[in-house]
Amino acid sequence: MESTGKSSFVVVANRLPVDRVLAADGTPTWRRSPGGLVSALAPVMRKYHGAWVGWPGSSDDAPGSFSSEDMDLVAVSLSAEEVAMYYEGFSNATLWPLYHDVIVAPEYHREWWDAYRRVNERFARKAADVAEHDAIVFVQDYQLQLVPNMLRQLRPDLKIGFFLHIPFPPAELFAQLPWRRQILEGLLGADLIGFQREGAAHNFAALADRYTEATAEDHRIHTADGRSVRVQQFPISIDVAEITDLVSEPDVVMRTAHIREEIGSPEHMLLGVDRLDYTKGIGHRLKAFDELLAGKEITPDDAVLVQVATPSRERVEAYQTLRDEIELQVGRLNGEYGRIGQPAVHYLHSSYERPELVSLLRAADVMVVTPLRDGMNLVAKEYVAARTDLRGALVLSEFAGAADELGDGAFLVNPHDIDGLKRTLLAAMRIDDAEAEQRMRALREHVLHYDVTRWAEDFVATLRAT
Ligand code: GDG
Repeated sequence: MESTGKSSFVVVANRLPVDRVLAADGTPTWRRSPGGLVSALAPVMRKYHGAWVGWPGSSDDAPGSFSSEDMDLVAVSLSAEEVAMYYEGFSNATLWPLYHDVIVAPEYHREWWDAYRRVNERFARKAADVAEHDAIVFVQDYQLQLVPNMLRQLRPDLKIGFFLHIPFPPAELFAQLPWRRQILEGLLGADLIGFQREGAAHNFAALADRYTEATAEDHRIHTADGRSVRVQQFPISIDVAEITDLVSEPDVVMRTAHIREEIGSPEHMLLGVDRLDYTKGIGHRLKAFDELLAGKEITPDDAVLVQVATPSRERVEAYQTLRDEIELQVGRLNGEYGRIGQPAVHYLHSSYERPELVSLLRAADVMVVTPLRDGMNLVAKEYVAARTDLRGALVLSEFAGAADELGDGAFLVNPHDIDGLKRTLLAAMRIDDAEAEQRMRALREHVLHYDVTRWAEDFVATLRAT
């Protein structure tokens, strides 16, 4: 259905919340993509008949504007060159590593920056076109940090919110960015800027105070043009109901039991689920597991590690190097400790449907979440939501945003400390049922109490009140 209307609530994100799929007869159609953000915003979108501005993810045959489940989808098209420079380049090879503690070195290229600015301008113009007078516009994430101010110049009547899903780095790192002032000013176009953690909000306020004309005072920033911008922590969460429903599906229950059998019914199943990204600490996890086997603290009968590594950003060089390193590590480990039909690590470089993923979460005794830096980490919260049986243990890096909320019940760990990680993995494997239950209750109290719908409501209500 074509749509030409304007909306009083507009989401602006790099991607549209739909995937291109082929129907049975081979014609391409669009299906809503799974994901917490889409579910979280769905009620607000329905209530206001919202619009979502984003890139369809492929350059071919995306309609300019179409309707899907109570929202208008407004496509921003990108050329192949723009995808390479704005998305793979500036977003994922400059900003992503810079904002994640420079785990790999960020690359600074002026032509990437030019593309980033140009594409942000295009997103801002589209949003300006579809927003009603006085509408609320909610801009998402690091790919679009210039949009708030560009939009404000075009449409001063709008209420603009921005949420950063990844960490915001401290001055020592952010100061490297040749375009640091422009990025800070871009964000300051918003009325409300949300971060995952308090530390990120603090980093941003200090940097805005230092490198722009604005002055920061606690959680408020006063801009040179006399506006007041609120900066605040809004820890994102998950769609708890989605997981709870899947957990009780008969297929999932059956699949959970089969998974244990298929991996040889070990005493302990350890599980990692991550995009194959250098921020996720997959190599550190493998090293600790390897040393535990080498030191005979565990045997391949005791413990099996299942590692789902979802393909990600495969055209970016650092991700190709990472894949080679991880696969070398896995190969060595299995060569050393595996037997016919019984690898020590089940390494799965593919993406799974949600029911299979939830079956894995239910099958695992120890969920291993060891990022070196992570804005939040939803997998940790999904594991907790899936454990309606109050079993299982969560090993969680203190460098994930989730550690702020889940510190009570999880086994917190510094993934750089390999001996500490080994000790923690052993402790999590050896936990007795009573302690596991007590910890899981504490974890579930947080996750069930604050799900992604509340996150979205909180953000939008705070934005309205600014
Ligand atoms: C960014 C920030 C922040 C994974 N494999 C499959 C699959 N997944 C799903 C997980 C989870 C999501 O993808 C990944 O979310 P994370 O939070 O773990 O990590 P990022 O992708 O890096 O997300 C992060 C997040 O934004 C939200 O603000 O928490 O810090 O980096 O939901 O379950 N889903 C399916 N198949 C898979 O194979 N269907």
